[in-house]
Amino acid sequence: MECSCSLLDLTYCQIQTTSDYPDILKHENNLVTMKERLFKSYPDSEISWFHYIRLKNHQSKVYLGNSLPIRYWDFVGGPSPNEVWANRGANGIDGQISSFLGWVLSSRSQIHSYIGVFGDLTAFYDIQSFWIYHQYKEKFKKLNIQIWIINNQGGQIFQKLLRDPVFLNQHSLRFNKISEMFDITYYRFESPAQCDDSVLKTPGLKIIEVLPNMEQQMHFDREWSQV
Ligand SMILES: Cc1ncc(C[n+]2csc(CCOP(=O)(O)OP(=O)(O)O)c2C)c(N)n1
Repeated sequence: MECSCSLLDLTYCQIQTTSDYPDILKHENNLVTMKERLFKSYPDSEISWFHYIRLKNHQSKVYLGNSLPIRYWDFVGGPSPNEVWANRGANGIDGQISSFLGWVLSSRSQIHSYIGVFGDLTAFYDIQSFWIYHQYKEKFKKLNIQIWIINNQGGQIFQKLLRDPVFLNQHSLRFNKISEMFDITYYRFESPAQCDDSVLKTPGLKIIEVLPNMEQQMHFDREWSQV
């Protein structure tokens, strides 16, 4: 059996004989146990936020913006939501919130809960997309729409891929004024423990800005890389 796994890759297993199955299952179980332990040890890390968001929203329709959100959503696993969408056409970080809001507005499904998860740079690229809220306020009010912005203060995918801070575009900006401008309900949390269930159940469009603990994320990554 050949098996490799890292934060950014899907687990890859090449099965040679059926006698490998018990080993593979044992290995997979160990990984799941390890992940659960790390979620508990580092509850405010970026990846633990995804664990939390995924657990809380298994009955929603989900849209994932670039770039770590797609990878982390995949990594954490857990109950499958009704549908997961993305707009990976040209792999751009532009137009992601527009795509999400357009998708919500055009949906004829019986499901009334939609979540979109975006990186901070991705969100900055598409700030003007919120103008549409005013055009369709009444429709948006009838739905439960959560726009999660994972503000890890830059394009952290490049920290993982290239390890050169120049690609990060690091910043210390926050999204509260944007919600003020567009008159959209806004929350900001530093830990899932601060996020009350009532926030997630409130109808209407909400921006939920998350400030993950990057030191915890570093510890999470370090321990996971030793598996
Ligand atoms: C229009 C466009 N410009 C630049 C890029 C290159 N790019 C890919 S990912 C990324 C950073 C994304 O940062 P963020 O949205 O904060 O997500 P994170 O990496 O932190 O998850 C950039 C600039 C792109 N894909 N599309």
